[in-house]
Amino acid sequence: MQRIIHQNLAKNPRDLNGVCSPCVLMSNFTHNEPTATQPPAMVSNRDLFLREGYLVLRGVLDSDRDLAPIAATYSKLVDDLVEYALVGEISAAIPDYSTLNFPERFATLVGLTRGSVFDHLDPPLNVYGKGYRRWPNAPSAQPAELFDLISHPRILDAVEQLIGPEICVPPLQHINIKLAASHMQKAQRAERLSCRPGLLHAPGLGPPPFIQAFQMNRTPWHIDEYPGLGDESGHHYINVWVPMTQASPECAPLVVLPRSHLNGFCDFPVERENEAVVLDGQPGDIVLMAGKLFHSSKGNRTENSFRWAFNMRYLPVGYLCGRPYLPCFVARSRKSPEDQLRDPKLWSNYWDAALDYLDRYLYPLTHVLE
Ligand SMILES: O=C(O)CCC(=O)C(=O)O
Ligand SMILES: [Fe+2]
Repeated sequence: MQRIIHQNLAKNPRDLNGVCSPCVLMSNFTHNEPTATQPPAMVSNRDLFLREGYLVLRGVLDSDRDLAPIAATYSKLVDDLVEYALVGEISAAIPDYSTLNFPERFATLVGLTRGSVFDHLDPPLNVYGKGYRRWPNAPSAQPAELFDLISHPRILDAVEQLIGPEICVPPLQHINIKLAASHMQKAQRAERLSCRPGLLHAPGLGPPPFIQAFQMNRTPWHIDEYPGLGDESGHHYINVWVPMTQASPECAPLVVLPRSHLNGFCDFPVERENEAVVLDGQPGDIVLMAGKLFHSSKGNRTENSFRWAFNMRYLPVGYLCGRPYLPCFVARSRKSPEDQLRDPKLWSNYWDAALDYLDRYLYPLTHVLE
């Protein structure tokens, strides 16, 4: 039986030593007795979510089993993209490359490509930018492991508690890697290299994508239910934020404004900023947010730690997401299980085909944002 421990709903959510409210310790969805001294509250996850606009679930995923494969895939992807960008051997251009750790290699990739690697890594966001360019034939940034994370049964269980068992995944997954100043030095070094004639194939070089700071630095207040074509049914978006590394108060924590989802589309209520709640996050935890919840993230103030998170969106099946030109799929359906997409390779191929098509023909909504 599922056991859920509700942390005290403290008057001041920050009373809880950095553990926010509403915070649900869900060390396992299917087992584990409550370990906290507080009695389980009588309010359901769904009620809590509807009221506050967010929910923190602890220990939903297993770092080794669920997160390590995707971390390994992205580590290789970064190397492959550096290789893709460079005309010659990596070691000739960047002799110490093999000694760099993941955030330094990632910073090198960002610097070499002057940020435009985000066009490739995160097309759902950057496809809107004026400077967006498709990276032709580059190693896929929609790998099978990302599909596995998006359709992870435990994440879907959590989403199901909120929107029911007919769940579709709109094409809105994002990657955010928040680097420390020391990593950015590697990015600057690589950016200087990128000016050397003949060093790069320059697959996507151009002005940095408009959203680069959003993905690498502090993220300003925003909501995720951003309109697409305007045909969305809306109002039921769930964003699931998945930290791959620790997000501590110093290391780019997510910050939410509780209950701000209740106000519909509106400007950020500056006068309520002091009610913001800083969320810590460990690998394995997930944070669910309502589409209209205002959230942001603080910058990375550490010496050399980095914070990496994915976030993805979920909608009840049948709701429009305003982005018919990118692949949407049914992740869970109790009514029609045969509709579920189960093949990660097919998902990757859908993305390749959609992005190639857009590149060749049109960008229905792009080039509208600076
Ligand atoms: O990971 C973060 O800092 C937040 C990112 C975010 O809010 C988004 O991608 O919509
Ligand atoms: Fe967001």
